[in-house]
Amino acid sequence: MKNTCNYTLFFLTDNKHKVLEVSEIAKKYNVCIEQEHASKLEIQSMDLAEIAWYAAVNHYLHYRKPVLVEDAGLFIKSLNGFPGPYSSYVFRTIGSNGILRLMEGIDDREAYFESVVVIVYEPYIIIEKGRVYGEISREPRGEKGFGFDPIFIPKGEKRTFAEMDIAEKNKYSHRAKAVSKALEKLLTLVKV
Ligand code: ITT
Repeated sequence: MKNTCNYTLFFLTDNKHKVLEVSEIAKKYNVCIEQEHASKLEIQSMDLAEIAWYAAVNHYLHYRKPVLVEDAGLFIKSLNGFPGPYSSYVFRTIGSNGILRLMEGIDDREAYFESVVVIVYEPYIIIEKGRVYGEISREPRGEKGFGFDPIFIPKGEKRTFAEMDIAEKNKYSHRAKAVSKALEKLLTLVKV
C-alpha cells in the first residue's frame, strides 16, 4: 500500500538503519521521510541536543527545506556515562567488544540509550528526547540493527536489540520515543 504523505521531512543522516526505524514511526503520522546525504555539521559538545540543534539549523539555513536530525548515544552507569556523546567514535574504534572488555568483572550493567530529535519546519524548531533503560549483556547476541544493538537489552526483555526486528525495537527504543513526540508536536503546530 502506498504511503500518503501530508508532510515530507529530509532526514540528514548517513545511517540507513536509522532511516528505516524513523520511517516506520513516521508512517503512522502520514509523514514521509527522505534520506538526505549532505554533510552534517558535527560540533563538539557533551550535549546531544546542542549537537543535533546546530546540525539541523545549519542544514536548514543552507537548503531551506524541512529537516530532521537525530543524535543518539549509549550511556553506561558504571563507566560514568561513557561513551555518551562519543558513541559514534567509540563504536568505530573499540566497538561492542571493546565495551564488553571495559566491563569485564563489573556486575552493575545498567545503561540507557538517549536520542534527541530536532525538526526544523519553518517557522518551527522542535526538540524532543527519548530514553530507553536497560542493561549491557555479557556477550554480543543477534545480527539485526546496528551499532551497540547486539549488547543492549531493554528493561523487561531478555533479548538484545539486535535480536529484534524494527517494529519490536521501536516498541522500546529511545529513537522511537523521541521521534513520536516530535512528530506529534509537529502535527499539532502545522495543520494540513
Ligand atoms: P548519523 O549520520 O545520523 O550521525 P550515526 O550512526 O553517526 O548516524 P549517532 O551519531 O546518532 O549516529 O549515534 C552514535 C552512535 O551511537 C552510533 O554510531 C551507534 O554506534 C550508537 N547508537 C545510536 N543509536 C543506536 C541504536 O539505536 N542502536 C545501537 N547503537 C546505537
